[in-house]
Amino acid sequence: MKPTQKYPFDKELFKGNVKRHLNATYATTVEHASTHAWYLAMARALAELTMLNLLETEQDERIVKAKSLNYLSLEFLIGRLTGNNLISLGLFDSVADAMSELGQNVTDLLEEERDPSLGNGGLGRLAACYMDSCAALEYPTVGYGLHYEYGLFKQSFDHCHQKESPDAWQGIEGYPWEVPRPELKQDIGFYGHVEVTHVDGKEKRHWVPGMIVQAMPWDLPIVGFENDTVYPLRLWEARAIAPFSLESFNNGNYFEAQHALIDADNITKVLYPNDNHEKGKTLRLMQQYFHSAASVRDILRRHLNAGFSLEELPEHETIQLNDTHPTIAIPELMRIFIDEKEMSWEKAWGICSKTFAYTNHTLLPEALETWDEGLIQRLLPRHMEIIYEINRRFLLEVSAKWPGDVSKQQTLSVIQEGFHRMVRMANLCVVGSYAVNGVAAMHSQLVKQHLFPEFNELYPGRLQNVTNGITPRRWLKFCNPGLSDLITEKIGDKWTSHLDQLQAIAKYADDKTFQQRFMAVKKENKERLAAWVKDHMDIDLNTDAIFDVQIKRLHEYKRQHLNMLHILSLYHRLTTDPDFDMQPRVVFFAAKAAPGYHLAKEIIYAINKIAEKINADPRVNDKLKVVFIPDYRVSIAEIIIPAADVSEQISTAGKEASGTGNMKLALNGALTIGTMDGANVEIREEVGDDNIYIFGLDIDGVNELRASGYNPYDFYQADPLLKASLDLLVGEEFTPGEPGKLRTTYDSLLNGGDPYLVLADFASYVEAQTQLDLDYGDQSGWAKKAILNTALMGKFSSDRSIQDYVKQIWKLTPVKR
Ligand code: 26W
Repeated sequence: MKPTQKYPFDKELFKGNVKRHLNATYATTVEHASTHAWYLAMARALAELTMLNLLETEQDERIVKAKSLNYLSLEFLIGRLTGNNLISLGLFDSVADAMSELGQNVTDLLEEERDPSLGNGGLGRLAACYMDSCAALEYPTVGYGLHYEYGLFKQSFDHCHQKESPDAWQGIEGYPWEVPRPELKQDIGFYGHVEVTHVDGKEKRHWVPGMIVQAMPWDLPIVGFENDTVYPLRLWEARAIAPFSLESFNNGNYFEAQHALIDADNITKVLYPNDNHEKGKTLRLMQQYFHSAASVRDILRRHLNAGFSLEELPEHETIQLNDTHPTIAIPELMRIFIDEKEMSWEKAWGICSKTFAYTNHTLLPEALETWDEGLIQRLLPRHMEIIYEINRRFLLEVSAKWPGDVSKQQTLSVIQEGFHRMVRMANLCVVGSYAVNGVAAMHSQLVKQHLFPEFNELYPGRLQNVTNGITPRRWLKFCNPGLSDLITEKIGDKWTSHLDQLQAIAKYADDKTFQQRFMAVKKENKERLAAWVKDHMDIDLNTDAIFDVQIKRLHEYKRQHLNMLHILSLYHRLTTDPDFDMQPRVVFFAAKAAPGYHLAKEIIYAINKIAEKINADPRVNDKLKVVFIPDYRVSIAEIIIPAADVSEQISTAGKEASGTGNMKLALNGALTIGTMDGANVEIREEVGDDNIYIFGLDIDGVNELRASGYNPYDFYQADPLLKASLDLLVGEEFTPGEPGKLRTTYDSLLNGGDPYLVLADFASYVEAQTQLDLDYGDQSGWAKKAILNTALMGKFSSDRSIQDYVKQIWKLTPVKR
């Protein structure tokens, strides 16, 4: 590994720094320090090293002058930083050595770090992988997010029910990897009114906010892999401004009635735990504006400080909107240009619409954000005026393209008419962006054909595809050292930055010795996971069993309940059919349900109850176990993924935009059982039909079944195995003495119309599982498939995704340091 050149590692100096932090920062001594204090002191000492690089990068004249990416996201699910940064810095072994001289084991210390839980799932984790790749490839980047006090809730199980508790991720001592940047703070307004004045016969409009909140940035270092580049992830924290300064700042307006109940520092108190479901809460809109306004101002500050003019903004800055959550940045930039910089509308729009690009991550109608016009009007009165004007001008374009076509105007309008008029954030994004992308080939196709077909006609070329990716540093090199070392031994270590090179291990797929070594690594990883499960859940597992894994948010469209029905079918057959045999199998789940999503929580309850019974049932015990790992998070994913044999990617076709867990699991040698959905389609293209288990209706099949009138009872009545499996839910098999306690899921499938076609895909799913079970019996054949999965995942490196964004959309040039 190449040591960092700018700051060569000096072991004695480092040890001194650790001890200094132990004393001065954490008020303890070498003699008395806890493992946790040692971890904090080590992380602080490392953070210090990277901060110097961060400042140097920030001040590097070539970077100041270069075009940079500004990645705006309400979520960054970064995972623990210490271990990953040690690898990027090339310091893992040196620091392990230094710490061992201090009597500390670095692996134990790394376990002390909490997960910064600043995201819900896919979208937030993608943002983190993209930051990693931008730093690795040295495309100048700033990530802008929010510094939530409480991240995603912690999940525990109370009598099998999900229980949520707050996650104060920073701990009482504070998170060692962040530094405040008070010199970069901003004041952000809310509420108030618009003042109209006339200067030289021209009308001027000006927003007078009724409430001011301070945005304080915290920087986290994103360390480039084996280079000297460190980019900031800048997270804004809301703080109330001291009353005296506010009074002088904004005399008289503070006590306007609308915001009497909102405390400024509540704005970044907590991450909203909804995934793919929007609720329209005022505080959420405040978060969005707070984030957008602080970030846009910081971008303009950097741009102007570099000596550039506002007209040059699109040549020097591009702003990527991670879903519609930061959309309000578009009218905010317009407001600054027009009201504060006194630009004409045409000129302002010309700059603005060349600066923003938007990524769509979901087609689910309930996830597409719309905001009540009245709410925006009250909270951001000037922005609402600007949105109207954007829309008025846009509708002129629409009627020029389709003269007299009112229905086109209605579908495309940024404002949705109705009893409550709503602002459609996705439409505003498409109108205000120079590029819009979906996140996998199939998803982008659906965006063009179903979500925005008219936009695609109106703005040819604007709608694009960039298939998601994952960082191979965290998701192979760091989390799976056994497999990494084996690969490196065979093909060298360049694959960590050029994942395509993994295909060079394909030639060993038939090599019996390599197969055995590959499977030995898998076995070690399974033992590590089994030990974790024994430790934390007191369940004994057979590591020769198939480790079958479904890890993702709990959602009906992801169909954890289809997996559950398969388990019920195995249980039914094992207990009723003496001729039935199967490979031993452990089915793992890990998933959080949004606290307000009742059915999702009932599915968790049902799986937990089923697990409880099955795991204690001597009739099936050698064959089947079910483990629902609580509190799914990045650090537990790092243990589960390397241990998986089977990856469950079983969403209803057309519903999963991409998926990224599918990529992580396949990269670590798990075989996918999945539908033709999201990036599964592209994974299949890469690995070939022999190395993946595709089942179920494809999107055409889904559409045809729906068009012909889907009735789940038809499937229930026609398939005895399905009927037997489902019927297990209505008795007291899993809830002795309390029959019917698992009815909710049963009812949603049979009487609720089965909106995600679980019953329609059941037979095909069971068939694919049966084939998979047979194939696992041939260990050499299985090893070959697993090796080929690892070998053929090169496409799914987030480095490739970032290169695609750079070429198609951002047009950046790397600045090597
Ligand atoms: C406003 C409520 C809300 C919150 C989060 C709506 C939508 C979201 C996210 C966009 C949901 C999400 O994380 N989508 C996932 O994004 C991943 C990264 O692109 C994809 O791989 C997943 O398929 C997609 O579900």
